[in-house]
Amino acid sequence: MLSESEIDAYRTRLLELAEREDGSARMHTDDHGQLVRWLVNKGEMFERLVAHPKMVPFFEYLLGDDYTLSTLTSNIISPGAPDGAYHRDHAVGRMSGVMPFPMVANSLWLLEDFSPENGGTRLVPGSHRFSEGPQPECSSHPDEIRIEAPKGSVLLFNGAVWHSAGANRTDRARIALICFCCRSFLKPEVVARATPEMRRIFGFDSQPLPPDKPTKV
Ligand SMILES: O=C(O)CCC(=O)C(=O)O
Repeated sequence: MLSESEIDAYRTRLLELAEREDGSARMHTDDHGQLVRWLVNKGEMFERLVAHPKMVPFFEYLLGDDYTLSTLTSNIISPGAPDGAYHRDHAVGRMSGVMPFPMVANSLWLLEDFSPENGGTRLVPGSHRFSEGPQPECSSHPDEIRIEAPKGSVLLFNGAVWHSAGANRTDRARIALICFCCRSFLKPEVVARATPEMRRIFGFDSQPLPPDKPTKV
């Protein structure tokens, strides 16, 4: 999906954005993982991914043709990272029962060759049909697979599948762009009669907070 020059450009820009000398980086996985977020606000190169003509039909197939973007972010898995904790994505992760259709779908755009050694994503095939999500600290499963795929590929999956980044036992950071989308729940007639205030509340006008500022509680 991505050419060598696009991969280099994304990788360089993401590593620049990841620099946070003021300590405000969003770290995870024992401080060896870093999310770089709000990427649609960080250059047209990122905007281009959101409606990539080769990806849109797959998202439409999984989520319906009125699906919406949730986040465009990036996950950097540094050397020394352990296996991450298994999870399902967002709201789906906190629901029990088997969803009758995908509610959310995730796409990882590989900016490195993914391998079992460098933090390639792990998945438990068929786990979108499990009645429960993983326990919070669960980081292994007997049926797990570790993704092996060349850089430039896109890994697309139902967000209810148990997944997590793998351990990085190499000396180079493993980087992926993550375009995460959801099913829309608003009926067209509800959108059509919404007042400006309701449209704002529904999120049509929503603007993310500036980068890496704590969310107001
Ligand atoms: O970076 C990865 O390999 C996994 C990302 C992930 O777990 C997620 O986006 O929910």
